[in-house]
Amino acid sequence: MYMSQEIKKETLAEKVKRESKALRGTLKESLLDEHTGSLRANDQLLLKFHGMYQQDDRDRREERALKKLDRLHSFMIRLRIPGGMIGPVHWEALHNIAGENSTGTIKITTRQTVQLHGILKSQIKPTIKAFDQVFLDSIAACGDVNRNVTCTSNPSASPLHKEVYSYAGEISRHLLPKTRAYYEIWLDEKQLVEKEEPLDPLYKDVYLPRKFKIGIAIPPHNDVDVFTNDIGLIAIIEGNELKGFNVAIGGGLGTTHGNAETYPRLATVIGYVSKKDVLKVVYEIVTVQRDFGNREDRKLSRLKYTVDRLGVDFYKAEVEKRSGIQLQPAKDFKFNTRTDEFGWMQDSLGNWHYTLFVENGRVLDEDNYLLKTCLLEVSKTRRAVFRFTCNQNLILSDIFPKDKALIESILEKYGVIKKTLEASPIRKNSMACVALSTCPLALAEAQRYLPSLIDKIEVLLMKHSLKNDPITIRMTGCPNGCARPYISEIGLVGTAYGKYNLHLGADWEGLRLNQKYKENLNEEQILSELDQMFSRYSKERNAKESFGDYVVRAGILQRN
Ligand code: SRM
Ligand code: SF4
Repeated sequence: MYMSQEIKKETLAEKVKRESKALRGTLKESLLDEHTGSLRANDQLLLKFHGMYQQDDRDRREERALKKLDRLHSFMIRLRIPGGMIGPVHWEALHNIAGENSTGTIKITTRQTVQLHGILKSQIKPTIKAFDQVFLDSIAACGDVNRNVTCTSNPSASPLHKEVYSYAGEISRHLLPKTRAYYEIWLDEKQLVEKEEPLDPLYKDVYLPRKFKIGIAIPPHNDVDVFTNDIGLIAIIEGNELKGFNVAIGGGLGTTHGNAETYPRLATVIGYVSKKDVLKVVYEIVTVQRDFGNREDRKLSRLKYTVDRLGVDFYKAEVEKRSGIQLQPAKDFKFNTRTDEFGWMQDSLGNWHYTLFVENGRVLDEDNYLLKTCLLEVSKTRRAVFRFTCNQNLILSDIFPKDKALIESILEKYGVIKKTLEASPIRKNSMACVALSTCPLALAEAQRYLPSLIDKIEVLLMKHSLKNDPITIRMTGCPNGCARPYISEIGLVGTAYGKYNLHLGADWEGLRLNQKYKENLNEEQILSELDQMFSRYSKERNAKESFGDYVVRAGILQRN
């Protein structure tokens, strides 16, 4: 067994990883058991490393318990799409797989990929095989490994977007676990004899202490919320050439209500590295976390806690020692936006990109809005690629000038352009996590509730002549922070059914966390607080002052 530190008490998660035979466990056997729709407990933990979660329909728990029935188990799959781009063929396949094997809804996540929910145990293998047919996989989309690498999604952000974006794929591939387990279990590849498979050079047999996330931003766009990642890379472009990246470490947002040792943290910039050395440096940041991260308490095992425990200087020195690369002083950079630029944009090559608003990332057909059908039709033209944004929206991208009218006519036919144009700025700047009914950790609603709360907030904004203000609002069903509410001007964090903590005061660029303002508010209380706040903001703000900045300047947070 690989041992880099003394562990006094091994947690179940650590034991399962170590004994997993390179992430195989007894997943094959669990899958064959037809008596239950669930997997064996240990295999449920391993399943995450293969990009899936076992869940159950929480809306139906009570009814099934009354009938003495087991929970209604199903599975969520999350694809690994570094940089968030897929082709039209992939989208068509995704559409079909979603319809055949899951609830049908395609959920664009806050990390630029997609999830399908409600997949029955017997459908897992067919689902993965169908994705494999179009070269999509879910390897390491979850679990204690490096996950989907995000990158500024807007190709017109810079003429060098393509080059920067390629690093998302390269880093993702470089940090993939080397085991063939995924191919054997889900795709029926012939099983390797144990001794044929060498120990994973990066993950060994212990993997990482916890999940690990990397994001790449191209200034001035911080749509990826780069400082919320374990490693944030900020592209440095000089004289029309990508030179390298500023490196930031130790971002992360998850907290636990009532556990004062947990906290959200923005990553600290530790220096600059040239593009030829970036992979090496990233790799060693991961190995330091592998060797020094807390393996006894999963609540305190993210990189942010390792950085704070060891100190930034020690961490940096250890990375430099291991990589043999001296980080240079960080270069200047400036962010001025995190939001998506909706509508048509043209890039430096003359190609077109249309960013459409997808409320909370949910692509589905509803009574009078057939978004899913529309996107299928777009994919069938083969004239646009699909880029997911970290704000849960979608860019129909890389459209040649000659094809723009065709794509536009499809978007118009289904009312997508109207929907995008007419959504209010606050709605377009909103995000909500999945929460109920599938997330086992949800304490309150999020994506099913935020749209109706925004209806009411829009009335308040209208009342105070603020309806055109692009205030950011994000809601999560628990303190884990999946929609990054702690870096939003208004953050609502679920505490119990119908109750939320209200956080205020983050900035516009993603450089400042907000603070908890009031706890356990119900809808009436949230609206009353915002009503008072908007009233003051509209009267007292300075020119061009954002809501988050105003709240801080006015001293509203300190008084509570
Ligand atoms: Fe998350 C756990 C959904 C982005 C922090 N997250 C979960 C699980 C898997 C619940 C679970 O462990 O069983 C949720 C599945 C719900 C469902 O039914 O689908 C879940 N997280 C999501 C997604 C789908 C939210 C969304 O609506 O888009 C996002 C998927 C991203 C992806 O494609 O990989 C998602 N999660 C995030 C983010 C935002 C980000 O990374 O930019 C965060 C905060 C940043 C961070 O990691 O610190 C985040 N999720 C967590 C945590 C808290 C981790 C921590 O350090 O404490 C958990 C719970 C855990 O890991 O124990 C969690
Ligand atoms: Fe679930 Fe909480 Fe993440 Fe929302 S924030 S998806 S409720 S874990």
